[in-house]
Amino acid sequence: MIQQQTLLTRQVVVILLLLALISSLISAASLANTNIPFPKDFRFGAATAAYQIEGAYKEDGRGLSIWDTWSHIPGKIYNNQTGDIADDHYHKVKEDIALMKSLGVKNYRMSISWPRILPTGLLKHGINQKGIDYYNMEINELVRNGINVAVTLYHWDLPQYLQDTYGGWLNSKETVQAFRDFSDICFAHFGDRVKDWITFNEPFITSVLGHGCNDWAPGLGCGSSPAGNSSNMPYMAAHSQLLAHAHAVKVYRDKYQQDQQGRIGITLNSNFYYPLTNTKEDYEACERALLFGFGWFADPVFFGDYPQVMKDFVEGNRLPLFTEQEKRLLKGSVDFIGLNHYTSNYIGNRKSPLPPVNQRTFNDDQRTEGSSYKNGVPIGPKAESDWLFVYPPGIRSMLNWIQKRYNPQMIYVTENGVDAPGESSMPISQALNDTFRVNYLHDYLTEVSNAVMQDGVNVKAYFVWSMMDNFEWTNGYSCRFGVVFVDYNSPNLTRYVKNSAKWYSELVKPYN
Ligand code: GBH
Repeated sequence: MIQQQTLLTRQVVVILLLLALISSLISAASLANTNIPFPKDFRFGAATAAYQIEGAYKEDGRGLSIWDTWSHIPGKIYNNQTGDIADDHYHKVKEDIALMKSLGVKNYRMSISWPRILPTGLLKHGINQKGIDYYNMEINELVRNGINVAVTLYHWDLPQYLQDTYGGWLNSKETVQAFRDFSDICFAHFGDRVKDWITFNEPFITSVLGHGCNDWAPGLGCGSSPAGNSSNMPYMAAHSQLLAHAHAVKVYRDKYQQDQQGRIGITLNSNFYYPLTNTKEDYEACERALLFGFGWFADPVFFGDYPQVMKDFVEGNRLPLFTEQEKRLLKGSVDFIGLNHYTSNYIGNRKSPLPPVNQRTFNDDQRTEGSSYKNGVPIGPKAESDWLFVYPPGIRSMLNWIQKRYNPQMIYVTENGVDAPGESSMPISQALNDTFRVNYLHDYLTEVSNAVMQDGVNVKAYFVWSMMDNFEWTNGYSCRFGVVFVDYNSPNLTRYVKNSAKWYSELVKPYN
């Protein structure tokens, strides 16, 4: 009797398990439809960055970067976490590519770690052959699996030596030259297989967070030094990155592009902004925020100089000037423009008085005040990250704004994605059921589709951020942006496919 009962219970359990399995299999497909219209040749992909996934930070001759240094300073990163191991992608690269292939990901945006190729950042100290070998192996593996490769040259991991010796991006001579050499090496070694090059990822973040006393590597701009403070440093860092971009593009165009037949561009981040109140001042403040953020870099690469509003508002000679030759070098220096977009917020005209010119920060200069809330109501549902609120129409407006101002031939959405609330604190099985992310991607992609199919915006590619959970900068591993889950508690960092990956895999099928 007892035995019969256990048998019966067992059968019930088996049936329940089977039901659970079936429902989890169909849930991915039934969550949100994948039938969003895009042109036949639209490219869908997934993105990552070297420091966030590779780990192996001291292996095979890799030099240190400013993020190694920064993450090792106690108190800078959530729970003092670092990218020392990260997703151990350096050792798991083949299995990660196999996973990508199994998901039908046909385009991959990765970044190359500068200090793996040049441990000090400088060509004169020698190329690290093991770094070249590693990326050759990775790129070959991608190509062999039918995956197109887009490479970011600078996703924030400046060789520490360049920071220590020259002041990094505060120096517009040696660091720019060093980046030009590094780019040249990458084009020469990998350019036969890499068809899309992104010089810089979000130079805005490097400039304003890294050099404006905002607790971001290299952590400059606090107090005063001979080089200055948060009042001039962000502008200097931006200026150097723009020049470095322009020189790298010139090298590519002069020496490689004709043979290699690839494209080169830059990736800029921007939220879209909505007025806090229905006044002319607040509408103008929104436009100003777009120009101070996106336009700061896009105007130079399309038009050859900073936006007029920045020249007017950044008083006291703190905005560096381009020479006529530099303007010519910058103007038209992109084949495509990359956009990283996650969220939108409200902006109003600044009401509080401005500090004296030499104490003004970037935010002061912009003369705006922003918030994710209006009358206490958030613009949309909050993600895990405090800065990320879901507002899908923002991406369509942002893309239209770019098309209208710059009329680019090609826009790539190089990053878009979300960290679902609570994913790090729930059981894995629950985290894999990431309806929040599926809905986010569905709704944002619907708006990208509207921009392309209805508004005629030249968006040619979309990369979801991110291929897998990773080191989320100052938030460490507490925020998960991946469509693939990485179990940081398991000794071999096991990967699990989230529902969003299955959903995305369905969506991209017709374009493969
Ligand atoms: C992207 O930046 C990055 O390119 C990518 O590496 C990153 O993983 C992804 O975002 C997700 O965060 O902590 O309050 O100072 C998007 C722009 C820049 C927005 C840093 C959040 C930090 C705000 N992000 N910023 S705060």
